[in-house]
Amino acid sequence: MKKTFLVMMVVVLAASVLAGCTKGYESQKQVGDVGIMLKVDRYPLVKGDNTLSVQIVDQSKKTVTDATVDVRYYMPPMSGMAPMEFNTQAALKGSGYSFSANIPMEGGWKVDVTVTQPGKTPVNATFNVDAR
Ligand SMILES: [Cu+2]
Repeated sequence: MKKTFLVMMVVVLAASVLAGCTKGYESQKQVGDVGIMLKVDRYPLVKGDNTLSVQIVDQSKKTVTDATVDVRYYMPPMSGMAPMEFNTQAALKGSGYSFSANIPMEGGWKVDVTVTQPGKTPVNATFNVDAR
């Protein structure tokens, strides 16, 4: 009885360690003076709701929190599939901008992030993500 419990504990521990090691998604793109990072804790994305965040830094690596962050996520055209494209705005949450993406189909998606800072020309970066 005690041995069974121990074995179970080891299995549970190993499973949680493995789950904890599952690396999220993190990708940074430099667009002129602006660094745009897309982060997802739970990756690959799932069919359904996903929470993603965008972190922005200026040329001196200082976090930017006064920007408007528009997001367009879409699946590139596929045969036999109606175009899928969604627009949302990421909301400032702490030092980053967070948004939720409801993904209706598994496969490769593109996340297009447009950052507009007051008095500056908008900058844009596209990230490739997977949904499973
Ligand atoms: Cu598709």
